[in-house]
Order: sequence, then C-alpha cells, then structure tokens
Amino acid sequence: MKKGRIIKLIGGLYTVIDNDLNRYQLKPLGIFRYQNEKPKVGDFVTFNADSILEVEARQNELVRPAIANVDQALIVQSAKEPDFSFTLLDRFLVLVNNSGIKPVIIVTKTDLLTDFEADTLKAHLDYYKTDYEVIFSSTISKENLEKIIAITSGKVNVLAGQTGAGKSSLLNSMDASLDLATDAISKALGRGKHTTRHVELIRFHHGWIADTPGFSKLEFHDISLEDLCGLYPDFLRVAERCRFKGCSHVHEPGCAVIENVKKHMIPNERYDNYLRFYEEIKAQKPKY
Ligand SMILES: Nc1nc2c(ncn2[C@@H]2O[C@H](COP(=O)(O)OP(=O)(O)O)[C@@H](O)[C@H]2O)c(=O)[nH]1
Ligand SMILES: [Mg+2]
Ligand SMILES: [Zn+2]
Repeated sequence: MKKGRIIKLIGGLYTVIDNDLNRYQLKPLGIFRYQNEKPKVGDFVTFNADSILEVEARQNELVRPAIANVDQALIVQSAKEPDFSFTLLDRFLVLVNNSGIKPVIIVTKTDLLTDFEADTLKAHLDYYKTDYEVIFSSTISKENLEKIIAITSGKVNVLAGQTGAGKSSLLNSMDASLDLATDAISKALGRGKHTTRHVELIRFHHGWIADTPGFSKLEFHDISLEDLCGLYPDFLRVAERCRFKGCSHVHEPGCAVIENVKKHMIPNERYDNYLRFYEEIKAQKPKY
C-alpha cells in the first residue's frame, strides 16, 4: 500500500501521484460507488497496484468544480471583454468563502482599459482590499505576472471565473510550457468555447494549479439564509452593533449594516447583491 494524491480524473480513471512524483492510473475500489462521496481531485489517498483504497479527511472542498484540499482560489475576472461585474465577484466570493478556501481577486485584461477606466475600477475595488488581496494583471502589458507567480508558487491553487475571463491565457503567460488551449485557439479549432473539460491539477511553479472547466453552476444550494451574512467578513465586523442578535440585515430596525450602507461605508452595489442573493436563497426549495 502506498500514499499519494489524486491529480486528475477522466472517465472514472484517476491519476494519482506519489511523493516522488511517480504517476499511477487507478480506479476507485467498488466501495466508493455505494457512498455519496467519490474520491476527488486533490484528495490524499491510500492505494495499491490498481485501486484507490482509502480517502483521507478533507481540509476543504468545492462541489463544482469537484476538487479538495485547496490552498486558495484565484477569482479571475476581466476588466473588459467581458466587462467587470461586481455581482459576479460577490457571487464567487460567497461561494468560495462557503467552501472555506481563501479567495484572491485577480483582474485581467487591464490593457483594454483607458487610464480613467482603470482608475475608476481600482477605486471601486479598493473596498475589497480590507479582506482580500486584489491584483490587476494583463498578459499583454505583463502587469503583475511576477506577483501572481509569487503568491501561487508552492501552493495548490484553483482558478474560478467565467469563460473568457482570461484564466488559461494568464497561466500560459506565467508558464509557456503549459500550452493550455485559450479561447482564440479553441475557436480556430471549431471546438466551441469549453475547452477545459475535466478537473486536473497541473504542476505550476513548485505547486499545483487547476484550470477548471469553470464554476458552471453558480448557485447557492449549500448555503442557508442564516449562513449568508456569515460569508461577508465586512458585514460581520459591524453586525455586532445590530440591535437584534441574528439580524439578517435586510429589514430590521437598528441594523448596523444597513446604517453603514446609508453612510456609504459599505458600497451600495455590494449590499444590493447581498439582497439579491438573499432572495435567491429564499426562493430555493428547502433541502431535507
Ligand atoms: N487584451 C487582452 N486579452 C486577453 C488577456 N488575457 C486573455 N485575453 C483574451 O481573452 C480571451 C479569453 O481568454 P482565455 O484564456 O481563453 O479565457 P478562459 O476562458 O478564462 O480560460 C482570449 O481571446 C484571450 O486572447 C489580456 O490580458 N489582455
Ligand atoms: Mg480556459
Ligand atoms: Zn443587521
């Protein structure tokens, strides 16, 4: 019996790597078929010549993409093409925070902005710097590529962001040997847009990175109404001054969050997104 880590899953076949970076093609033992939890990419496992026998308890995990034991999630969003969306950013932050993984915000394609547009976007994102690292980057101007290498190296990183945000291009520009398919290439091949189909950890600057098929379902199925505000570190800091314990920050009198929104200490748009997500979760069918 050996110990290793799952780095790839395609068609029910797992690739496991041991401490010496030897690779093994394995199947999960039949037992996993009868459990809810199948082994995931990122799992630490015990295995023999042809099967995964045991999966170690996970530090954290994502459902879509299915990946476990991640050090940080890079939330990648383009400054333009497609336009930067604070709603999408807040949505990713809620989902990543709920998984217990540390988010890092990466804004790509800054070369497409005028100086004025760049200043405006940076000013709006300043608010997020209290809780998150925010990095502005471009594969054209090479802005901050070294910095992103520095913060990802030696770690297990997962990329989150919509198709076209520039995830694969960013990785290629930091390590040309990766040679990941980008939008331009996949269009030329006529393969449509979703070129990254499976979850895989690839070696990246002494660590690992997963260029995932994307968070295809950005829904809040695992999050309850009561949980939502706990996923906003900025709300939590002021919530202790709310008049009512367990305040939802939606309608209660004496709500410190609402007060801070009125005083422009919390951006209106971020609060509006909170209300939107709150309604979305409320409309979900209860899970039993
Ligand atoms: N101008 C500019 N275009 C970029 C940059 N990064 C990516 N792109 C383009 O954005 C498109 C989508 O990039 P891709 O890496 O495939 O995005 P992914 O779907 O998130 O992996 C491609 O046409 C890239 O050439 C950038 O920094 N600047
Ligand atoms: Mg891609
Ligand atoms: Zn409140």
